[in-house]
Amino acid sequence: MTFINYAAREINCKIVYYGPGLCGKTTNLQWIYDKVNPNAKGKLISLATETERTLFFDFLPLELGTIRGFKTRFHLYTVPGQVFYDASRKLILKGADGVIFVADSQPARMEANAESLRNLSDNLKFQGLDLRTIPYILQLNKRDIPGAIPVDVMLKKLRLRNEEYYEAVAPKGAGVFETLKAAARQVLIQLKKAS
Ligand SMILES: Nc1nc2c(ncn2[C@@H]2O[C@H](COP(=O)(O)OP(=O)(O)OP(=O)(O)O)[C@@H](O)[C@H]2O)c(=O)[nH]1
Ligand SMILES: [Mg+2]
Repeated sequence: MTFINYAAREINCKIVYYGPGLCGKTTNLQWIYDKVNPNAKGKLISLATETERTLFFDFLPLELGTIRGFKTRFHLYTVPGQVFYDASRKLILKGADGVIFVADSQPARMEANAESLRNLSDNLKFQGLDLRTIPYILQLNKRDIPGAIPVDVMLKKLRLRNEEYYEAVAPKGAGVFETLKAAARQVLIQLKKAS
């Protein structure tokens, strides 16, 4: 839920990166963290296992300018993609204003993408949110992988509501800011509607 602090003139929004294990959620956040002006960002907090799999979440607060005198701050989270961390995923979705689904373009991960999308829908419901209406962007990541699934095939399987989608190669930054900006734009449109 968007948190508006009138005294401090701040708007706080939460965007969650969701998707199957190793699809590149943390890599998106790392790229953003590395490229953003130091004044505009807080610390990137990552709770990871020894093998760099996300254990609980990654978190990055980001300032994206001012709207009508209000500082807008986006709090970016990733969930742990590994199937057995479902309780954490549920918790991290609480109060989400927008979701970015990061899909893995490797053929062997197509079933994991579909499963993660079902899991997202269920876990949003658990938090009283709805995948059909929440601000939502699809990112097709790992487009550099040889034999990547064709975009139209991925869209047919994963695109739910004619949402905007972006192709990405997260370690090189391709598509990373495009995806984030689209999500932020949608969250702000939603906020305008609600106010
Ligand atoms: N070739 C290629 N590798 C990628 C891409 N994006 C991420 N990777 C690699 O995939 C691996 C997993 O990336 P992470 O960002 O840790 O994946 P994650 O989604 O956070 O995984 P969990 O935390 O386990 O859910 C890393 O070795 C990344 O460098 C991409 O677009 N192309
Ligand atoms: Mg991760």
